[in-house]
Amino acid sequence: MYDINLTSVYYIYRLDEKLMFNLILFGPPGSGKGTQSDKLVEQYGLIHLSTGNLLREEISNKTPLGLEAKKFMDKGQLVPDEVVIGMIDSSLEQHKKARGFLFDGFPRTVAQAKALDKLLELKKTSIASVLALEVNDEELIKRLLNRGKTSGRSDDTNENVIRKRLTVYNNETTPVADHYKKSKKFLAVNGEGSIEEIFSRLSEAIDKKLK
Ligand code: B4P
Repeated sequence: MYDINLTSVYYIYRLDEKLMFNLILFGPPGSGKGTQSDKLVEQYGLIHLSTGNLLREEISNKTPLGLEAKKFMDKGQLVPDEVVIGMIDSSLEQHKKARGFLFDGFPRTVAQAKALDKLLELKKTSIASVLALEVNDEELIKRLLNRGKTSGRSDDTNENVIRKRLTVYNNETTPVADHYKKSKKFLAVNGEGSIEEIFSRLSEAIDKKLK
C-alpha cells in the first residue's frame, strides 16, 4: 500500500506545479501503447484515455455506438472521426480536475489531432509531448497474432485484418506525426526490447520534458 517510489512522488509534485501535463503515446497497432500506458499513468498520476478501450467498452455493453464501431474495427478500419472525438470530449469533461492526460491511440487522423488541439485550448492547456513507439512490421504482426490467441479480440486473430490496420496506420495516422513535428513536440522512441527497457526510455524522455 505504501510502496510508492520517491521518483514518482517528485514528479507528481512537479506535475502539480505545472498544473497540467498532457502526453500522447503514438505508434502503430501492437507497438505497446496500451502496455506502456498502464505503467506511465501509474508513475505520473495521469488519466489514461485510450480510444481503443473506450470503443471496446461500448462494444461489450452493446450500445448503438459500440455496434456501429464494431463494423469498422472488425475490418481493420478506423472508426469515424466524429464518433471518436465525441468520446474524448465527454471523457475530458468527466475528469475536470485531472493533473494531466495520457492519450493512447488518439489522435489517429489529422482531423482528430486538430479537434484535440481545440478541445485542450478551451481548457487552457495543450499537448506537452508526443512519444512515438517505433517497431518493425513483422514484430508488430507477431505480437498481435500472439495477443489474438488469448484476448478474444476479433481484430487480432486474422493476419489480413492486421495488415489492413498497418496500411491504414501508414496512410491515415502517420500524417499526424507531421502535425506535431511542426511544433517540435514529437519524439521517436525505440519500441523494441523488453517492456521494462521501453518503459525506462519513455520515462527518461518524460522526465527531461518535466525538468
Ligand atoms: P487500439 O486499442 O488503440 O489498439 P492497438 O493499436 O491494437 O494496440 P497497442 O499499440 O495499444 O498495443 P498493446 O500495448 O496492446 O486500437 C484498436 C482498434 O480500435 C483500431 O484498429 C481502430 O479500429 C479502433 N480505434 C482506436 N482508436 C481509434 C481512433 N482514435 N480513431 C479511429 N479508430 C480508432 O500491445 C500489443 C501486444 O504486444 C500485446 O499482446 C502486448 O502484450 C505485446 N507487447 C507489448 N509490448 C511488448 C514488448 N516490448 N515485447 C513483446 N510484446 C509486447
